[in-house]
Amino acid sequence: MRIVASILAFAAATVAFAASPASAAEEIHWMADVNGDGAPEPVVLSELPNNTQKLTVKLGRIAYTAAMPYYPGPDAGLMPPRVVDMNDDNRQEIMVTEIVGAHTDHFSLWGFFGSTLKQVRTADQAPLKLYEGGAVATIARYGCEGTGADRQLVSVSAGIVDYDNYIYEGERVTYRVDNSGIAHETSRVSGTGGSNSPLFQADPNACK
Ligand SMILES: [Ca+2]
Ligand SMILES: [Ca+2]
Repeated sequence: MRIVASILAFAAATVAFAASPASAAEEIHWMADVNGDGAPEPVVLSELPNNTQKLTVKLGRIAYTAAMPYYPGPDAGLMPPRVVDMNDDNRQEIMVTEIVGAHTDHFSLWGFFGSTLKQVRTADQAPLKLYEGGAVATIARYGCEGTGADRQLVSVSAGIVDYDNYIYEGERVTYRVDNSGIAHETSRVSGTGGSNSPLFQADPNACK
């Protein structure tokens, strides 16, 4: 009886899967040249249970994987990765969305450093987090400036301090990402200004 029950359960599961393939765990397939040889490698983001997702990068015959949190928005599945080059060495990094917030999305940054897939961390070994979004009350931006060895990763965060005049107070931090995956802080400037103040600007398109 037990065997029959198992077979029936298996058959039911198979039918359910065939009838609704959309209910299978979501995957997003992408490409990024993680080793800088000019040819892109396959990149896959897979949904896992319990607010987790998995990043897989296939380099040659080896699949490198890393798991990270994922908290989607109310109607969002996985978010496509963003392919960037934060240190402009032609080895592309992968930005993964970890939180889709009401106003601000949170990202972690991954790449091939020392021949393996690693998360970019700050000098104190904390995972580097990047933010994008904001609303009337906040500004959250990331971007890049400079090229080659001068490439800097920029992170801007600010909060409103004057609702009558839309004046924000915050800071602009720049980092240089080295070839071991450490983001070294190179400047930190605080100040106040409007949302279009130069202090609060960062260009994500310059990270390519
Ligand atoms: Ca490649
Ligand atoms: Ca790079």
